[in-house]
Amino acid sequence: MHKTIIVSNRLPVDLKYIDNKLHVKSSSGGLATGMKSVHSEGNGIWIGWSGLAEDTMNSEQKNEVDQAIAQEKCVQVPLTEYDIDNYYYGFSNKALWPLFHYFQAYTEFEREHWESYVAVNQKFSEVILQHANDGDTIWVHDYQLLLLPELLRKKNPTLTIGFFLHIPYPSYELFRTCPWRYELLQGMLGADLIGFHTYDYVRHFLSSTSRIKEVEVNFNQISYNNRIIKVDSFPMGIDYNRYHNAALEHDTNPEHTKSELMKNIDLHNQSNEESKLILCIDRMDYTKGIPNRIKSFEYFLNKYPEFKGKVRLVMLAVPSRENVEQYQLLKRETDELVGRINGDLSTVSWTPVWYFYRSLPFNELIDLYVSSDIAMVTPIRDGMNLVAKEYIATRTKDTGVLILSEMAGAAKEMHEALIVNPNNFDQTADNIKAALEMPKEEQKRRLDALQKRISRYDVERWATEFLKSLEAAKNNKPPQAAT
Ligand code: GDG
Repeated sequence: MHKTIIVSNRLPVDLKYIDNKLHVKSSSGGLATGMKSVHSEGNGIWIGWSGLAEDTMNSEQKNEVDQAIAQEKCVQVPLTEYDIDNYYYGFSNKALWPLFHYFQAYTEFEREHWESYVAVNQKFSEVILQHANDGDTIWVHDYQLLLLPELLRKKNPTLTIGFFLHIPYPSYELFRTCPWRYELLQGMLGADLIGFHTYDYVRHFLSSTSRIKEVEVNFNQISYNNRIIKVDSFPMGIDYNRYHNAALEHDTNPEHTKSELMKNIDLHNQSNEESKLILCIDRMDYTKGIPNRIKSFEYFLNKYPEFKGKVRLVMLAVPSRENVEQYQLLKRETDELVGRINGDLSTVSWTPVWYFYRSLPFNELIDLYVSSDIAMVTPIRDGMNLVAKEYIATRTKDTGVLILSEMAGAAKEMHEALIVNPNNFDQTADNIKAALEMPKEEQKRRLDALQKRISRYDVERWATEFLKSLEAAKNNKPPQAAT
């Protein structure tokens, strides 16, 4: 019986030594959240990095980590501090991440980072090949592992290899600026199926491939090296029932089981009955449009001063990549903006922006989702954005409005949201007003359509469709010449 191996940079568990004791926690990233249900139900394994540097642990700790990981049906690829600095923070997050999100000015193309990226992709392939049998299916995830499909195929052509990119694929004009563009494409073309969130990313990828490499592109198929590679869009969904049921349970929570955060929100709502909450949840990342969002909220309050004192922006920003300079600058900019706006506009009974720079446990995340009248998901550029879908899943009372950036992959599916250009403060301010004043019937009509779609195309369906399409792609033979 062939098995499926999921491969991603990070395993779906966070491991930490605190006072010499190992703590194991599920991670909160989009991929981990999305794939969890697929991994726990399947008969396969998940291969990736544990989050701990191999050269900072003694042999006893290494054993302990191995065991903790094996219990989660996972296998680790050991990475050193050097790997993490150069492959992860270096090439992945200082070159590929900004490049693929159109932040060209932030890209750093360093040879040392690139060489480490090649070496770590090689390390991944060695661990995978130790665990894969002939005919197994390998599903590789994301931009840290673009070279992996080809490395695996070269060693074992019997494998069925799928690749899915969770971030946008940029236009050819951007991609061509990368000095190792040829090698990156060559790596991806080792797969039988290459998946993206949207059709636009598919188009950009096909266009880059046909301009940079000697390939033949036919609709969404690439003929290369006597193989056919299928390229398609698979918009990722969420574990809809998990969010929906958690929201339903929240409503039945007795007072004593409520989180501190929830008690505070309740308290505030009781003393400000008319007051509305606008929620934003993101990793602290420059692609997520956090400063723009704060500025557009300020612009809104100045354009429509009648809402001062009646609406609050609740911002949960989860710390991310804190040792990359651009992220430190973003944190400083955000702190200063929130400080300035709250300093300028607060009254004794009203603080316009509530800002949490931390990660919250799942039940408190649900508290935030459930208590919000509006969600504002306005990234500058985002592969998909699962927060937009999670907010919709937690609407159990037919109320709530989603304001969504047209730059998020999610906008391609969620037409009933209020769609905005996050750089257009006027338009965003008008849409905040429209959301605050939207009649209940209209909220329900929009939510009904969104919930129907998001619950049907959930994460399991996404994974099943990708794997089904991968199976079909593997059996694809090059077209025969007409006789
Ligand atoms: C990448 C792409 C694409 C956030 N804060 C907490 C928390 N979260 C969870 C959310 C959501 C996830 O993290 C974030 O997912 P996103 O999709 O918004 O963003 P990325 O991490 O950037 O993910 C993105 C995704 O991959 C999937 O393909 O959509 O475009 O950039 O699930 O709920 N969870 C908990 N506490 C928090 O404080 N428990």
